[in-house]
Amino acid sequence: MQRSSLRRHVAVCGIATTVLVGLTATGPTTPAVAAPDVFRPQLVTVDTPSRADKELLQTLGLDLTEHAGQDYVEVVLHTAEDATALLAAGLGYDVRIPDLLAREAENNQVNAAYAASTVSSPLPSGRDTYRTLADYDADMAALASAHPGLVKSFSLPHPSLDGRQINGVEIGRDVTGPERGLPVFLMLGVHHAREWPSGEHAMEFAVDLVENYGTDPRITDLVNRSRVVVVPVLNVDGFELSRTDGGLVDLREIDGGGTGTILGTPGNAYKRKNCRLVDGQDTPDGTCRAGSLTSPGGYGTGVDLNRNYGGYWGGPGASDVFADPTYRGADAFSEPETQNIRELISGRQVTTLVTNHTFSNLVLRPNGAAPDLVPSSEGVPLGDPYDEAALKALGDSMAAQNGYTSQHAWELYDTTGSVEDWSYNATGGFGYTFEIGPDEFHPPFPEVVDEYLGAGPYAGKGNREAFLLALENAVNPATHSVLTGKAPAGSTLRLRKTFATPTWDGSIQDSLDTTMTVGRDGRYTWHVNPSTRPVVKDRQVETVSGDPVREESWTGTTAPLRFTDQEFTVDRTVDLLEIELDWPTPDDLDLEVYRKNADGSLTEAGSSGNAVAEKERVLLQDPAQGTYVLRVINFASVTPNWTLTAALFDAETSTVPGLVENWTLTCERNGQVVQTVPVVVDRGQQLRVDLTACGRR
Ligand code: 0X9
Ligand code: ZN
Repeated sequence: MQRSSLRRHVAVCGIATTVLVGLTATGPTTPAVAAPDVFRPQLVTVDTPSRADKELLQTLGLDLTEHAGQDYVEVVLHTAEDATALLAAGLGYDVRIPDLLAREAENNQVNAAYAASTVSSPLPSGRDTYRTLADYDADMAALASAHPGLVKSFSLPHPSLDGRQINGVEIGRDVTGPERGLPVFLMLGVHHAREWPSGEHAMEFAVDLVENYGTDPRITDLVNRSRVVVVPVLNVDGFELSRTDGGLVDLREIDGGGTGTILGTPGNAYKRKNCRLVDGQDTPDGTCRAGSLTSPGGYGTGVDLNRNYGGYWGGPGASDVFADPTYRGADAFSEPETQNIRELISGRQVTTLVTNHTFSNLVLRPNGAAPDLVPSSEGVPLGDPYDEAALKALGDSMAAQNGYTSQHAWELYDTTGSVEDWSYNATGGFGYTFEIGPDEFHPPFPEVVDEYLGAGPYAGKGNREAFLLALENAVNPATHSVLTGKAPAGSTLRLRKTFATPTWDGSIQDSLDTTMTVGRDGRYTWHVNPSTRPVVKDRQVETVSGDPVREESWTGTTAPLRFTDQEFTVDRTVDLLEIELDWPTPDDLDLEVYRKNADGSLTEAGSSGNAVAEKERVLLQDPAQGTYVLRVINFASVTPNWTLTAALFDAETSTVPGLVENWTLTCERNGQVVQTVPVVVDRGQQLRVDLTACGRR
């Protein structure tokens, strides 16, 4: 991974939040292995007081959740080896759920009791248990047949690896009629197999819109002004295994009572990835269950679908190791599931999308990777997205409905290849990840009800209201672009664009191709995404150029398992303090930086604990004036000579100039292109393009 080198350019925006406190290497507070013979999957809280710890944790190939804070990340341990890997890395942890299967069994009992005592839940569908994959398909088919003209069901073009159809519904007035240029709102669920509430939320929102259409004026208006596309379960194969196995876990078996029907192994209840069983190879249909038994919980096999999209594919926060939980796939869009979503988004004008996950009560917006990272395909830091202010405003207002935290997706750890990073970069449509629920992948079902409808201070709001705000954004012309004009009645209008989307190291070819049909009045209004992609717009990067304002260097030696402190004073207002530690031999030195308080005590301000032989660097944005203690720690068995440098810099904001791109608008009659016009249109702009030549013979 390349970060921007300070002396050339550093995107400073957001760095303050990535410089976290502390680096500790403590042992576990609970024994790593709970059961004497079978290791049951556990949920543990790993201590990661610094970003360096998080980066170290990300190298271990463990199953990280998005449930993380300044000083911890929750991780699923699937095997005793997973626990050993944490210990070997010197990362301490607490066990939060010591036996996820026992928890699963408890949840199943709660769910059974809830269903038994409930005739109809307050959810739009009235459901009181988690759907199975068959339930989703049946519910979507029933919704469409009960509401012809308002709902249509569809199957995406590529079946899953195990041979299943991936289904969705589209909702809109006269939905079976021709497309009339309305903006599309897309909602996705279950990229990750075990995240069952993510599908429930998507499906309930679809039912909600349909059931309230014609009676609730706000919903009626929103549905009239949009097309809503819902794909509640994308990872159909993984979900089928997780839902089936999870639903089977029974306390009697966990307790050793046994009923003969119940799981003998942990099963796939906590599977994350898809059903790719052998890297880069196709799987005979129907073999996923058998194939997944080669790893605990089907865990080692598969591609992480939310690392397989093209946007900065292959970059940080995604693994190139097949067995890893965040395996990115053999190539960008190598998986049929992600190809489906790519084609869906490329063929429609999706102005806003929400992709649901569990858990952590978060509303995340692009980018997935930190702004100071430099994709080698671009050579400049990522910076913040061009539309950061608008993305943040909507994220914040949605989070105000459900009490979640609204933040950049990268703030807890980097990811590349996620769906909204690709779609935002390629189309400009806004995209958000919802991490639903406080603390479990598939909690007791009543929690799904509360998260959807809102509870406590959020009663009557919840994700339902947040989703409605997202849909309002999708139809709001101020946040996308609108083309209007005259064109022959019945003609087909087409907008096309072909371009290279940057991956981390190179690029992929993307083609957007969307159509609408002009109505009988010979006029059209087409809600579209801006013609220029955000990823090629002007990019603001804060750069540090030239020499430091002040610099100080020290050399020294430190005995094994000892540390040496140096003091450095920040005596003026500056933009950056950079501390670098270098040494000639391939040994392991770490660097910690502390603020010295008035009473002489130390508060950690940053740390760097790279792998053996990598040099250390700590960067503090807008450092407060005062004394800093720079601590060189020797973890190695020899006594290397080191050089420590502290330097103060002033930064300048500079702009990487952007490009202007156009859509190619064509007007077609009887399958013949009659008129072609390049169209440049910005976000928030309405542009009139009369296609009168298209009417001439
Ligand atoms: O890692 C993920 O794919 C998501 N978290 S989860 O625990 N549900 O697996 C978070 C993705 C958010 N990041 C980006 N969208 N970049
Ligand atoms: Zn997820």
